[in-house]
Amino acid sequence: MKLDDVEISKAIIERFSAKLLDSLECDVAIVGGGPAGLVAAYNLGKEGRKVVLFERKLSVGGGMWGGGIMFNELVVQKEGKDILDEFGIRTAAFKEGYFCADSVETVSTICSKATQAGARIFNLLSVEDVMMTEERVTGLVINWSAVELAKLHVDPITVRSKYVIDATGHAAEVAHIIEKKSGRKLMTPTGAVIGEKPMCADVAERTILDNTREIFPGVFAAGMCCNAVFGAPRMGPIFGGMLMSGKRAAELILAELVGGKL
Ligand code: 48F
Repeated sequence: MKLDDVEISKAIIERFSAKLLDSLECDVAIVGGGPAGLVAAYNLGKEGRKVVLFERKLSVGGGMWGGGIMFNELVVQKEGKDILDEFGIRTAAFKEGYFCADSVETVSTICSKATQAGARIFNLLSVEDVMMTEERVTGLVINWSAVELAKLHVDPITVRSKYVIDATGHAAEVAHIIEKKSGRKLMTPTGAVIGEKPMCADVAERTILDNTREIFPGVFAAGMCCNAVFGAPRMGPIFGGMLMSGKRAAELILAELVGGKL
């Protein structure tokens, strides 16, 4: 068969447009494709929920690819290892309570399992705003990252979702947008983003699950974003808390969806 260059272009445009159109209304919209966002996407997708994840960069994986200082090896504790086991990712015991995994195997496997579970991942799309009513956040406002980078004056489009997960890492971008633009209070002790504290892996990894919760009606925090929002320490290159937090965020939302809260 002789290949036609324009048919290739038509295939891409038609298939991508169908995917995007079908994603404009979903159960859960996730902002950020780091470990927390990807694990949340996997757990929601495998329960049959319509889940869409938006990642600003060309590649998903967030801070996982580089391990620590670009040494591409990850450390997890026992609970983190249990999640890697679920994904079939190989781990090696370093010392009692410390397990290691190859970061490339980890990112690629979690990403593959999340998409195969039905989660739809869009890279190169940035979330620049939220949609909200008096009661709650009702979706996201998205634009091409290239538009954002080039500072072009191009209007965005919108995605309606029952729930949003802020999995934007240290930046806690969705939480900051809500705080700044709505002037309303977040569900934190101060009503605002408190800001992350200096590194302490032990405290950070112990508090992250408590901090994985609803931060504004319709919005849950997952991953490093939780500790940034609630004023807990950063944890550096240990990733168990990120994986557990993504899973917990999915569980909390699933409980609400099953309970028919909306
Ligand atoms: O930073 P990131 O990996 O967040 P995480 O899942 O994991 C944190 C760890 O990597 C590490 C750590 C723990 O050891 O502290 O830093 O909490 O992934 C966040 C992703 O969100 C994307 C960003 O490009 C990154 O890949 N992101 C951030 N803001 C936006 C966004 C946005 N507004 N729109 C789309 N994507």
